[in-house]
Amino acid sequence: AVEPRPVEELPLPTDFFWGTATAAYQIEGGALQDGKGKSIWDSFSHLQPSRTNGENADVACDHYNHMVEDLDLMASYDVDVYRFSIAWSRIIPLGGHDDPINEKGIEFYDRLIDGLLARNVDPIVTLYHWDLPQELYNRYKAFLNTDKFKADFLRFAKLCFSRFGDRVKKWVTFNEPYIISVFGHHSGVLAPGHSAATGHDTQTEPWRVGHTIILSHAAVVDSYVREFQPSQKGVMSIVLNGHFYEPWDQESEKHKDAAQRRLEFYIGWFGDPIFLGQNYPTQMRAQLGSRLPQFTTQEMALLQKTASFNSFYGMNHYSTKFARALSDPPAEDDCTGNVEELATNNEGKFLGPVSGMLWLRVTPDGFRKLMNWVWNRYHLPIIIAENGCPCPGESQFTVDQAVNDTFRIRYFGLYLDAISRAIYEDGIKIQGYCAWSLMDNFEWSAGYGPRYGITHVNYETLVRTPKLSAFYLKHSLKARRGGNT
Ligand code: GBH
Repeated sequence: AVEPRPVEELPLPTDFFWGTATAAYQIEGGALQDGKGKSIWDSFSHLQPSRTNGENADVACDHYNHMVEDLDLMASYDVDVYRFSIAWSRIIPLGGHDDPINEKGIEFYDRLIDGLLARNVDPIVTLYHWDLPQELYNRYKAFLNTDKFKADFLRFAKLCFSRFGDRVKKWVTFNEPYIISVFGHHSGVLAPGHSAATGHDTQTEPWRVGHTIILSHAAVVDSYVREFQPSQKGVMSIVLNGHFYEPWDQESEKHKDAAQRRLEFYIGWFGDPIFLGQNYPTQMRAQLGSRLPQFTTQEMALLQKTASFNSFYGMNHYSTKFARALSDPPAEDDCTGNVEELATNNEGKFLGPVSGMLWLRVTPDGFRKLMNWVWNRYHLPIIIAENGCPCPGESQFTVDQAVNDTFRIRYFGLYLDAISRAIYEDGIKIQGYCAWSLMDNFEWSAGYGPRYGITHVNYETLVRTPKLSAFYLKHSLKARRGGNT
């Protein structure tokens, strides 16, 4: 039975675009097929499988060998865009600026892009969604060597522009720099798995990694604008994630400040240098002192120059949390702004119903507030580059149960309503929306447990089955934009 539409189904502009998002390592498989080099995720999942729920993405959804089927699936959902990432080590197996190119890898993305365009779907391409070539880590610890990383990333980016830029008009440099910095080089739950327990310097590494990402982004934007944009006419930006934070106690200045500070440590860290051409937020500099790298005069000039070339704000967003100010002085390796993140406030109240992930609650009001926060700070049109959730209990569902995903439909409905209100009531420019994800896939450290797809994937048979939410999005987007369904 089809779930009735949520009562509130608010309109969206006719030129609003929608689609789905994925990332190479999470869906492609073909880990060593056709000359692909290893990435840090191949190593991370194989060397110590307990870090990825005992699983790896050697095969994943085998999208590498099911690409045409997946293109047809997307076409059947009537998507306008498809956001995917390029596996760096598939097209430059060793990754470095002097290393050989793998034409077979390039051909795969050529076929993907051509297949999208043939179906009237516009590609949004992310250059870096976490699958760093292993060799660059071996050579110089990747992000921890700013100059070497920047040179190698720039060459990879230019290769993508020169080979794909005739057809790709929306580019994203990095997906979620906060996660790369903090989850990769502080808690160590994501590759390359640096943490205090593995003997790494968590007091400085996240900030050095973030610095490298910001400067590499600016270098790539500068190159694109000078060398490619005049003929290719595309746009470019970065995708930042972040929860919204509500104060743990609404009445208290201390906790209101904590919520604001948490947003600055999460989003302002990258947003202020990249979109405003400014130094790191004041509160970050105050807390971190010399642990936070400094921009040279030249680097600052480049950031100021490239800031306005970011043509949109790429937002990955899932949920809201409460922020409580800590009373002790910040720990030397604190990355939060000395804030505790909680699911309940001072009255024991939850923000919204829990999804299939404990950290992910249905909190559309926070989403709307975050869009306002970002708009007021950066004044850029927003593209929602990821949004979605697993249903409660979904990891245990049979396919018949999984396709009946009314919880996800409700989530999407409320989040699309929040976008509508942000556009029409708050005056914010929001250009489009990518649902995470096209299909169930490898959820990093959680392996194949959590299922975020609007398409069910049977990992044994690799059979894809659309969930009801796929048809909900198809019809709801048509209706919201003024069409019949
Ligand atoms: C995105 O990451 C990724 O871009 C995508 O690849 C991934 O599959 C998708 O979201 C779904 O997770 O902050 O302590 O509450 C989001 C990374 C994962 C970071 C969950 C924050 C919550 C732990 N986020 N994590 S916490």
